[in-house]
Amino acid sequence: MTLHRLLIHDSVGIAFPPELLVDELSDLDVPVETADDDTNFSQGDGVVTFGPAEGFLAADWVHCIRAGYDEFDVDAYELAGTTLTNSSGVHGTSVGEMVAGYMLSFARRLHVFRDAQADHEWHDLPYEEPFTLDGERLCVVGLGTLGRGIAERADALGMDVVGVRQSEEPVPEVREVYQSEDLHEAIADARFVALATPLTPETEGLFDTPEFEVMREDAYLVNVARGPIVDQSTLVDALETGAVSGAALDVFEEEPLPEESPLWGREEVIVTPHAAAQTRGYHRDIATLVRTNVEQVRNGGELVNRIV
Ligand code: NDP
Ligand code: 7N6
Repeated sequence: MTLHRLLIHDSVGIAFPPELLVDELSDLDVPVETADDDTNFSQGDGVVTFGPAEGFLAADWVHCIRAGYDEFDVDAYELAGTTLTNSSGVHGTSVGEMVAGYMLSFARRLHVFRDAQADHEWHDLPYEEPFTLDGERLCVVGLGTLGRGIAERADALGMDVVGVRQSEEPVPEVREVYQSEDLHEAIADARFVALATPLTPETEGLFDTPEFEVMREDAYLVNVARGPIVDQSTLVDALETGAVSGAALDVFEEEPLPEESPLWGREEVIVTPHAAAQTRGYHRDIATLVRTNVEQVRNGGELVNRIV
């Protein structure tokens, strides 16, 4: 692969101001420029982008600033001979802290107090409502960057962490690793179930009626992965019938979450706007990945996080 210029597509503006990344990469030995959908992409181009756009297949290399690359037509990239890389590996701390926050909020009732504060209300909790995370079981489904970031923090809070993944490889903070086919056994006794898998044909609709039936009635679902991994209307039913107690959701079948969604109005649902990975250092993490891969191109080495 040859690299004549690096183009920062304006879609990265969804995550951070594009000029921050241009600045961060300004010392590279390749011109770094901004681009939009009207740019003529061609051989020798590397493109850094949030999502896919027409024309990218003419470039040599496309780097997605997200871990999830489910919006990209991977087969088309392979056919075109365009290298695709993603940004898995940088979200363990941000998303791990976010999930710790959701769980602490549910246990310590922070969301309830904050809601009451809006009404200047000194809110007394029923005695049986608050609990502590210490000793509670968390099942993390997906034990990659996100899953491990979540597991490490839950372990530090004294939780009993189990997990689910495709391989059998152990994770230090995870007491027991289950395989995908044993999902029900893994989630059955968990007070919290956190989803951290990519969206694939296997994970789409992974959480539907049977899973909510298996989960404890006092359990909370946390989804920081992708919306379609959970059948959202079934989740709403499960919340309404009390099959599960609550949910913290960063991702949805449709984003932004439509105003009429019943999820907005439920006390035991925390809605965050696909914000679990946000941090003001994000552009620097992406710059580090891009810089590594520019060096790999120069050295004729294998690109990191290569999808195709
Ligand atoms: P990784 O590739 O590091 O990890 C993915 C994990 O999912 C792996 O442990 C893998 O298992 C596991 N997995 C894959 N398929 C299955 C399955 N069918 N059943 C159980 N486990 C499975 O990805 P990341 O942790 O970096 O990111 C995961 C996803 O989270 C992304 O694809 C993205 O969609 C989403 N995401 C959301 C963010 C947000 O802002 N809310 C931020 C970042 C990511 P194994 O290792 O054994 O193969
Ligand atoms: C943007 C993160 C991902 O897949 O959905 C997230 O990485 C986006 C800050």
